[in-house]
This record gives sequence, C-alpha cells and structure tokens, in this order.
Amino acid sequence: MIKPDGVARGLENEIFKRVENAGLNVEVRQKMSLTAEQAAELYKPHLDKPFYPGLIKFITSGAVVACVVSGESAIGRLRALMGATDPMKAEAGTIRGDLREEIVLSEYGTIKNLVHGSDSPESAEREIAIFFK
Ligand code: FUP
Repeated sequence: MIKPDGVARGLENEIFKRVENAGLNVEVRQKMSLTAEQAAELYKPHLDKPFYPGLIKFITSGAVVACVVSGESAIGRLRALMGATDPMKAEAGTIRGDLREEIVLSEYGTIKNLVHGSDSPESAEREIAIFFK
C-alpha cells in the first residue's frame, strides 16, 4: 500500500517503477480512501501501541493506493525494497531511504514512511481481504 504521504507527494509512479524494476509484479492497484473500519482492521495488531490513534488518523488522512504484488519471495523482497520502518534508518537504495522527507513525523505524531507491505503470507491474505472484497 502506498500511504497518504506517498500519494500526496505524487510518488506513485516512482514507487511502482522501483517495485517493477525489482522484478515484482503489481497485479492490482486501486486508489481509495480507507474507512475507519478498514484502518482499524489493518492496524489491529497495533491496537495496544501508544502510536495507534495517530496511525489511524494518518492512514485515513488522504487517499492510499492498495496493491497486490506478486513474484518469487515477494514479501521478503518487497520489504527489503521498502527499507526500515523508520525512514531515517532506511538504507540508500530503498524506497523509504531514498524518498523520505526531511521531517518524517506526521502531524499525528506517527512515522510517515510512504509504504506498507504485508510481513507474512498470512497477513497478506488478511490485509488483501480488507482492501478488496
Ligand atoms: P512496518 O512493518 O515496517 O510497516 O512497521 P510496523 O508494523 O512496525 O509499524 C506499522 C506502522 O506504524 C509504521 F509503518 C509506522 C507506524 N509506527 C509509528 O508511527 N511509530 C512507531 O514507533 C512505530 C510504528
């Protein structure tokens, strides 16, 4: 998923280019605004975290692009391409490292890191069902 900061900054094509150049396939892409219910479901694993309320506000603050990405070892390779959660720690050559803003904290106190990627086949299945009925 391209998050609201990536969409607002017009980085969709740049991000898709990087994903496809890495040999992964973007099978489905759809721009949408997440409902409060979708956001809560997506970030259910973070319900107890102090940053959870801000995360929900941030992710519903603008359009996102939900995607289904496929390919050999797609999850691990996409996450490597995304870089570390904190863009200030993300290496050069990664999406978060190369495309980060000077200030990576959102007005909601959460990290603006441009993209989200499922971290396991189980979470991919769970998350795809949130976006695509
Ligand atoms: P990731 O798997 O890299 O997307 O990161 P996490 O699942 O650990 O975190 C989900 C989102 O919560 C991150 F993308 C950004 C946000 N977050 C914060 O805002 N502050 C934190 O300290 C940790 C995560």
